Amino acid sequence: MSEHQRYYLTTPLYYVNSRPHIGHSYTNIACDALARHWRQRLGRDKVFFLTGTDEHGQKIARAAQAAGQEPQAFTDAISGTFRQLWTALNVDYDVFIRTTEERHKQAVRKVWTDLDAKGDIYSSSYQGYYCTPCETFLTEETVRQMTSEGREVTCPDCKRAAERIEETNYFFRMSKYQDWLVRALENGADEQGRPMVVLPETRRNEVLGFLKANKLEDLCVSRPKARLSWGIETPLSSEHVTYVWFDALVNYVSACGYGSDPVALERWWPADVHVIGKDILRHHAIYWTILLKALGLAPPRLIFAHGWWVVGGEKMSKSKGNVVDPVEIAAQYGVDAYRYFLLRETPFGQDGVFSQEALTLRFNTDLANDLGNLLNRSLTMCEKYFGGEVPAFEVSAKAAELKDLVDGLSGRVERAMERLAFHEALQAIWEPIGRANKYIEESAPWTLAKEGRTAELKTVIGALHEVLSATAKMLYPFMPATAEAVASQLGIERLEVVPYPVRWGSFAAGGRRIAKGAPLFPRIEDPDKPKTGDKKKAKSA
Ligand code: ME8
Repeated sequence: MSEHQRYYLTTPLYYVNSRPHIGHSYTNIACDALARHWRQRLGRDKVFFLTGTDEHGQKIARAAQAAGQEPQAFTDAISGTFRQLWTALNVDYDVFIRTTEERHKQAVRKVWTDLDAKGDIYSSSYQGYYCTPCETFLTEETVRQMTSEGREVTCPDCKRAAERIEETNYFFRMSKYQDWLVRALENGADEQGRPMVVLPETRRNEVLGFLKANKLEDLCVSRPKARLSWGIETPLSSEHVTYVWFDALVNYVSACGYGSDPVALERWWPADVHVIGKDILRHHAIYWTILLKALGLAPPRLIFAHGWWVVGGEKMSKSKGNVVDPVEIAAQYGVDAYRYFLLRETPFGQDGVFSQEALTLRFNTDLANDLGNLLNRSLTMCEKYFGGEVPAFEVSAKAAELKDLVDGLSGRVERAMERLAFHEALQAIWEPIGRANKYIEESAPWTLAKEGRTAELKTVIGALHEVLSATAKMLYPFMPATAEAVASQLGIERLEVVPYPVRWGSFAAGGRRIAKGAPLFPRIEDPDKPKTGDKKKAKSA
């Protein structure tokens, strides 16, 4: 449990040069589950979930030009597709920030003047190589190595050809903070003992390894307007705009009051977690932490870099034609099955392989067989034996095992979510589901009915109802619509009436009338062809 009683989480701000794909949806679905989980624990007003779009820079300017549009109109349209996607995937963020918003620009200008006043900014002329797709300068060392080997100078990250440029720019004295950063990363806290953790551990070691092997160069934080005008003009020179990363990272504080609302900033900063993909680890663990240090702001408590989804053994890219559209997948399998798959299939932090076969398998096993059947069988028996009214009951020795699982469930999920171990949280939720399915077999309610053992029969039906209502509550952050559909079939009008943390018997089930509906996850028989007729049902689940 966090001692500070509020939770601020962020996603990266996505570039608006092309439409969102499953990679973007992964980060936001994970953050949505995290935000909903913390809202259950702390209340809605104690959680701040920030997402948005990164709209400046060369890459966007070129994409707008290629589309024959003005950058602002172009970014308005693509930023809109991100918002629509979040609505479609049930991603319930608190604030959507765009780096073209005035309050953000104002915050960026404040960063410039504050750093300048501190003497952490200087101007100098620069010659070197630049990678436009990554919006990054190559280090002198990289260029030296490539030229000495007689190779073409290419970006070490994306491997595309880098452009040679020569210009006067402004630089941020990043190098002066290198030793501070190494110590803070090693200690997992800054010199004031404020936490600053990078997870997974392998990623932290990667950053530390980089910092120990390389001397940090100062960061070039401006671009001459002559080359690029689509950016935030610097307060130091009307001839320059801000480097896109130096602009975008600031969103994490501009969205919570930096430069505009000190009370809000005090309330929310530092962030509890920046969730990012491993591709932008260095920008966050190095540039951003150092920038905060220079500004006199606390470091983020946690930076979590998740893994990469690969498709057909390769990184998704337009040129390879293997980009997976989350809207299509969600339409085929249902939003919640898609959310479930992303969070259950691969431990957060590791790379995952996306395939429809794997998704179908999860759908049929975990959702149709385990959860779907449990609900269906439990409700059918409740109708058959008790006319659809959940009986009051006594806990038997066998049911006590289920009771223990339910009572321990919120704690187990909380511990997993504190480590962003979504797959473990879901495994924990599936444990009582699996146990309850076995419990039906072991207690054979059909025999109890035949033999007139009504008290025992009441226990079975009542216990199943307890497990299912606890499951619905705990599943809500991951599969909100499914959780509500389960609750509604159980006869629970709103999930909020089930108290959190879940406890066996903590809300009176006895006497509740169930409302059995259609199966939530009808099996997909042919993995290549999800049942189109069931699309709507699965989608609304
Ligand atoms: O980097 N697998 O934006 P971006 C998993 N604007 N996650 C993936 C992924 C994949 N195959 N592809 C993308 C930027 N992502 C900057 C960020 S932050 C101030 C500025 C996700 O549009 C993952 O979260 O390239 C990754 O870090 C992010 O999209 C990159 O999005």
